[in-house]
Amino acid sequence: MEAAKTEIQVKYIALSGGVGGAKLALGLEKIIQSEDLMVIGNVGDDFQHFGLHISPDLDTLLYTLSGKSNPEQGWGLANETWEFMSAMRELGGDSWFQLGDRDLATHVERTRRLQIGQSLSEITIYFRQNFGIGAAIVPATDDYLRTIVETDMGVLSFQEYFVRERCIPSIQNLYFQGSESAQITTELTKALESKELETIIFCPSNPLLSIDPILSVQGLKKAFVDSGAKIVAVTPIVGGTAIKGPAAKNLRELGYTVSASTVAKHYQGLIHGFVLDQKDHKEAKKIEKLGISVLVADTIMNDLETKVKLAEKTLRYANSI
Ligand code: FO1
Repeated sequence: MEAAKTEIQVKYIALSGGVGGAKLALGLEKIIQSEDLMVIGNVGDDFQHFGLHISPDLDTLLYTLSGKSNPEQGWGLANETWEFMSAMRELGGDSWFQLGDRDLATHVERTRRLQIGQSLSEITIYFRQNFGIGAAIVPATDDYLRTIVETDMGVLSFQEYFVRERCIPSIQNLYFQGSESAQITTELTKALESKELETIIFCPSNPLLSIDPILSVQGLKKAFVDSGAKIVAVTPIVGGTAIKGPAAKNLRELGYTVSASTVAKHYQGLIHGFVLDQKDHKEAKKIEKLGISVLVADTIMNDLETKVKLAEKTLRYANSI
């Protein structure tokens, strides 16, 4: 609705999955003027549960950027109560996916709005305004797109793999159901056409499970290249292991070497620059040989100060390439 009325003139687009990526998105949000930043959320993790449409990565971004998120978990809301889950357990219902009482309101309201014909983008724009977030948060697509994981325990939807099975099954193959017809959201298309657009940042999210589903949207990679923006990825792998989540395990199972340079190679042809952690400085030459420029920095974000610092360094670096 907002996008249809106004021109979008963002300078920076950030791609993010859930908890890990949202840390850098928060750092960026602190230093970039609201109207200049658009954060694109992964919807491959979305699913239907108890008849509700759950968008975990969009919600992690909404809660993180509004300062409402649970600081220990990274997902869900702070000061949450769990009466709904406890009643569900007593009823013998499904209890593997934790929905807090206040978080539940987000899913009920999103589902109601979808049912009266609003798009996921429109709903996300409404939520972020309601939560007092200045920057735009936009799903990569409004169309059906789901990450499907083929494992040694059978074919699983993303949340079955990630939460119910705690990432234990070994991944044999991954695909993004619906990607062959999923279209880029209007807001993102307009942002990519913006004359102001300078930089696209891939946050340190899982390349296979969080960034790839975004990139699988029809025409998105080409639109990124055509935009003429500088594209920079921040490593999610430090010292041969994932900063957060199962990225290292996923890479290994799918036959990749677990290293920052593997991630850089994965994005080869798309990114101009790569932010490598100082622990992995020896990999810089290998990445540069791929035709990708490298910034060596401290990429670990433990608090707001380190999130802001990494955001500043990343933007300054992208500007210098
Ligand atoms: N992650 C978990 O590990 N366990 C949960 O029970 C869980 C519930 C949940 C509810 C709402 C929400 O927005 C996120 C939730 N997450 C949970 C996080 C989520 O499954 C993952 O972090 C992402 O999908 C991966 O980015």
